[in-house]
Amino acid sequence: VTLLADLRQAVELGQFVLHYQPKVDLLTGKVTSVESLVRWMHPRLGMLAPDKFIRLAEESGMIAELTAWVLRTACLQAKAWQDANLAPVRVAVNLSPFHFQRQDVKQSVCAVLEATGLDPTLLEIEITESALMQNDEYTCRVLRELREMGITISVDDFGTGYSSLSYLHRFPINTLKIDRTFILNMMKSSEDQAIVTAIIAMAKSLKMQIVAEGVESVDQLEALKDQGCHEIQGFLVSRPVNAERVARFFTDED
Ligand code: G
Ligand code: G
Ligand code: NA
Ligand code: MN
Repeated sequence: VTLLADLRQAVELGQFVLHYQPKVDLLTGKVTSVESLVRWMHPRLGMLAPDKFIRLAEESGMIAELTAWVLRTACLQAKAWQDANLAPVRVAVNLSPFHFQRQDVKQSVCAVLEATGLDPTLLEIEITESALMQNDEYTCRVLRELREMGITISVDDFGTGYSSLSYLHRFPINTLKIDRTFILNMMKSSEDQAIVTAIIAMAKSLKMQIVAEGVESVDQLEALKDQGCHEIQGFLVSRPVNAERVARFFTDED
């Protein structure tokens, strides 16, 4: 009941923190990108995961302020890594469909890139498949503009949204992230295995990069590698961790 009141002050009080989860190229073993995942350090309730407050933020309109904070923080962090001469990795930010519909996304992204000095090629935007389906024309135009700036566009949770595939080639998509429910079941369900195979084949013929989410076992890694999947993300590589710890995955030592 008071969570909304707390949320209204949380940005101002500096209670949010970003964790980062790496995506790794299966051929080179190198980190290509790190996904920023927000957590709320609530003074009484402890660390809250996004499923506890993103919907509330969307419904209350607080998502705009929260997303602005996430975008700025992620870009500042990526710039700091770049300035420290770490191997270049993109930082990925999840954009809520709500935010995408209501805010001038291009304008806020441009402002953050300018303020932080981050190279646009080091920024990636993740939007869910269902967000892509809403408000077609407008979404398509904004994504094109972002893509033309050099920003990477990824479709999150692919396979769980609408089943119409006709939209795929109309959007400037770089990457499909196969939803982790398919990966979870692929070793025990031949149907899920078939879906994963089909998504990989389709992404390849559309010249898209393919990332498997939620990879937890070596068996899954091997099967995905055999199928020609490009990248994996999941607990097998790393859970989402703080900025310092994720940077260990792309420093040159070892
Ligand atoms: O690790 P995890 O519990 O963090 O993520 C749960 C869900 O919350 C995922 O679907 C993820 O995409 C979403 N999420 C995490 N961080 C953000 C964020 O900064 N903005 C939005 N809109 N969603 C996020
Ligand atoms: O929707 P999105 O893909 O952005 O969600 C990311 C969520 O998935 C986060 O809650 C993150 O903690 C979780 N996650 C990431 N990797 C794994 C994994 O290997 N296994 C499981 N079960 N969850 C994962
Ligand atoms: Na995501
Ligand atoms: Mn996802």
